[in-house]
Amino acid sequence: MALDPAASALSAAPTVPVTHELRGKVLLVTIDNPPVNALGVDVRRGLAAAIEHAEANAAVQAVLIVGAGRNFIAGADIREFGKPPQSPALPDVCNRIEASHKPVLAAIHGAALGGGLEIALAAHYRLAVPGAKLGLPEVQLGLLPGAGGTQRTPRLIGAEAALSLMLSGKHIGAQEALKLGLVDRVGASDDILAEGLAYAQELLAAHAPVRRTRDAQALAERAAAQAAIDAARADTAKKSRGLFSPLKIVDCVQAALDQSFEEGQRVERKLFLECLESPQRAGLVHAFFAEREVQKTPEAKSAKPRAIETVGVVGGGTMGAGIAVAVLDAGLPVTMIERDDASLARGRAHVEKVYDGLIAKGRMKPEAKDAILARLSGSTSYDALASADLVIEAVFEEMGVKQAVFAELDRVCKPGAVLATNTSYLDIDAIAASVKRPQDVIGLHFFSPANIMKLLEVVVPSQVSADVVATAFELAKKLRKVPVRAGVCDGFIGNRVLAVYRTAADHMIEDGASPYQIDKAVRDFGYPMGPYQVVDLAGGDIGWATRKRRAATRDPKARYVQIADRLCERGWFGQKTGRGFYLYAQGARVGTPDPEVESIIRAERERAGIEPRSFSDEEILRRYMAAMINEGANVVHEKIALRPLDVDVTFLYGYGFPRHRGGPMHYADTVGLVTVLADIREFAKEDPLFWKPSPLLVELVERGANFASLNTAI
Ligand code: 3H9
Repeated sequence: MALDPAASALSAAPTVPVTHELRGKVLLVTIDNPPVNALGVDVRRGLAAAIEHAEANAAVQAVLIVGAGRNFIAGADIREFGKPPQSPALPDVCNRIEASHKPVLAAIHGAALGGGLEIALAAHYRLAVPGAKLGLPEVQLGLLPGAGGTQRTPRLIGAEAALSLMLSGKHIGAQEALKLGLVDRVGASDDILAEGLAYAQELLAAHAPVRRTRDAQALAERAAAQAAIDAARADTAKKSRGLFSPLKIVDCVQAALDQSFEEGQRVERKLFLECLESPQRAGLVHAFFAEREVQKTPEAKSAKPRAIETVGVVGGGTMGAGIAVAVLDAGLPVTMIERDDASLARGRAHVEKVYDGLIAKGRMKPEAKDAILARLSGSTSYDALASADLVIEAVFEEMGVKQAVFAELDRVCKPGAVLATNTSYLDIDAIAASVKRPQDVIGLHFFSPANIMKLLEVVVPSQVSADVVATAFELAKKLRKVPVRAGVCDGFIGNRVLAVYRTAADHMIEDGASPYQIDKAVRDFGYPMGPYQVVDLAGGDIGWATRKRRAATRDPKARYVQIADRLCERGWFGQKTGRGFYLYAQGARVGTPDPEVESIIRAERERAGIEPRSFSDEEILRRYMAAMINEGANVVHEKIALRPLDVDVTFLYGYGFPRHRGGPMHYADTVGLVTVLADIREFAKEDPLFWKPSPLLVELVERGANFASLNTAI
């Protein structure tokens, strides 16, 4: 039969993201814009048109807005930011909804976030079903609620609650939203259509009037509102550490208190556009997408993950116990293996300590701890791992020790079990080659404390099968970690790059900067801690052991700064020994500069024949970042990282890189690769061996391209 041309033309037509149909006297407006009903231009047009239709059609007596799929509306379409604006603008759409002469009801299921909640706030009545999540998370993207949210929310729920929502960006549930007055009703079931239509009928039956949020009176108690604003301003100034949008949010709420709705909206628009233009917004939006993009690997696309229902962890030290907690928290059973009963008891105690800490802080009930620990078993025999679907090894960082563990796993584990190593540096290809099933061996590099740190480097050795890689990504999802795919090399992505910028910092100390100045410059850039504070926290002995291991293979011509070794030789390993680069008074976690460390540094400069010079904070950062970016480029060039964004996510989630700067490679693009390369070439005049421009960086500069151009979909 010949194809009907009209039908084929229809099927080729783009889907309409907003539809409406009359249900009795209610115009049901459905937003269907997968994946999350973001408010792209077609949705905005569709919503405005639906309201016009309702106003013009006498048969319509009320409007019900719902979202199709899993969410109401996730917010403005973040992909439109930075592109030329297209009308209608979202604030105008919200105003149009609010101005409707017929009652508009928003029925919320799933996410009503950002602009999504602002649409609901512009409606006259709001219903949420029990699973709904409401919030104004714009601050996490460097923005403020820019579609009337800063004006309507405080008028509806008061300044204090509105500021708390907007400054934290947190999502709240339906019941909490009801308590705050953000919604009028919580439905009895999750059936959004039935609940929405029933409420709309009720409103009609009761002749419920149009009720505009702009006229709500929660700011009537002026003194209380002003006190809340003042408190939020003081707190934000203290905590927002250079972030741009939080104080602007406070300014908007002040405008809501002092000015008319229209004037307040003008203030909001102006400040929103300032935020939109800021590099912080670009950095935070980059981080948002990068975090989702890293999940998409060739293996995750091509292969189906293996089922993981039982997990073994070999080693009950700090790392092994942290991994066990992460797995237990994901609801899976864990079998821990240690060499003897005493070590096993210590491992179990490490695990218990984490939960006891939560109980002490009131964040867990003792019964919950008991229920979790019922899923933890232990053994001194590898045979207990016979039925495990996945085993993660976290024993001493030495090839011989690891290979002995893998020989045992090879002996006892069932066919198809995934055998993972948590090594931070060792050659996983060599570990895989030592067993009869290299296709099942993978690296799962957790960061300490493993139950808290979000990053999981999934290290992919050459012989591993694709479904094992896919399994690792699936596991990361269950553990609520952010996985980054890394190739095999010394240090993988993170520690390899870290070693280089730490070396650049060590060079600066020997040349005249102090570790305290470097730490401060790095903190001022936005890191929570400087590199020498991190050494003191992690324990100087760890890096010392690595340096000793590498000593034999180090290029004798490479500059080697011995200051850290001098500290370690004295047993100064940082916080745990009360002294490292800093001095720690009894039990203190914050150190103070140590004059003895400064004199050791002076002695080392003399020994090396170096005349110290001064460094500005700006030069410190230029060198620190250039070293990081250059090695990040090498890691991409050698295909250890799939794309620059994988390097960014590694540093955002594993090394405290300030999120609003987007990660080192995004930051490099904002500085300009020409500038970064010029810096490296300048520094290379003193030390050409250390400052070798990455071939990728050179190539990008020659082509006039940037790192972002390599962040293409996999
Ligand atoms: C705003 O509203 C400004 C206004 O105040 C003022 C304007 C004038 N846009 O996270 P998932 C994509 S600012 C475009 O994996 P989940 C996401 O990239 C906005 N795309 O799903 C992914 O794409 P892909 C304020 C978006 O179920 C896919 O959807 N709103 C948007 O784990 C699935 O996402 C927010 O900040 C968006 N707004 O979580 C909310 N949101 O498949 C941001 C998601 O190609 N979104 N995508 O990788 C979220 O928090 C979560 O996505 C959500 C779903 C909780 C909704």
